[in-house]
Amino acid sequence: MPLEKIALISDAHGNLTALDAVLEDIGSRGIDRIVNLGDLVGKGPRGSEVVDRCAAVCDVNLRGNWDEDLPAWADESVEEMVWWRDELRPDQRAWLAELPLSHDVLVSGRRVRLFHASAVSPHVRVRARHTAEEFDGMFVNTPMTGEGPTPSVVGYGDIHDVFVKVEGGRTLFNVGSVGNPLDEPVSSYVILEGSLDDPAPGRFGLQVVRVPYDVEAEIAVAESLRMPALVPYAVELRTAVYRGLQGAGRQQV
Ligand SMILES: [Mn+2]
Repeated sequence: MPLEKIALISDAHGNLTALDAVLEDIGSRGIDRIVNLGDLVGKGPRGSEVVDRCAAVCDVNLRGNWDEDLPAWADESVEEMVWWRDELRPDQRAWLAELPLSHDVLVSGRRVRLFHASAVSPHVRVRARHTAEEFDGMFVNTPMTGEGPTPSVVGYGDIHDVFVKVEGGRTLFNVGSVGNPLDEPVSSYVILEGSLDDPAPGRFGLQVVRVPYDVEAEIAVAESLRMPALVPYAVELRTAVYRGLQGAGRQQV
């Protein structure tokens, strides 16, 4: 019997060109269950369209740090934040602010927990090079995750870097970023394979997928819409070098 599949995407960041390429790839594999780990908006020019697309196609959308910060942004002096905020409709800002923070799914008997950045908050970052304490902290219950059985597999986004680490019977992985990858300039997402919603132990798969998309077309859209912070965006998309390392950036991932 073929195993069932679930696609995990994250950090689309207003890059509709990349999101559509990834969704096409997911669809071509016959996968219709998608969980989005957050950061739909900010950095890229089409947050509003990305929100509508994700609301339509994803079974679950989780809240990232940008989804929390942007709808509530109040400092009118930061031109690009105001631009990204105002590009969203009021109903979209309200929708983003109310997204859940954590989601569990059973795959072949493994409890898989998904959130944006950490079990503490979408604002607390755990990097690919992390401490043993940070690793342990990803698997515990917190006020954000709620009570119940703890997971043996945890997947997250936020850092825009793909990795998979298995240690002491626990698996921690990062799905990377659809719209703003910072490990290589190619979109990434993860496919989990197994028997979905099944408490019985069984075969389990975790696959990292990379999907090229038309980077120059995306930059052209940002330019045509006169998006602020175009240069650091273009450099990130072309080179995967974070804007804070390009010389003059100030925005968070
Ligand atoms: Mn992000």
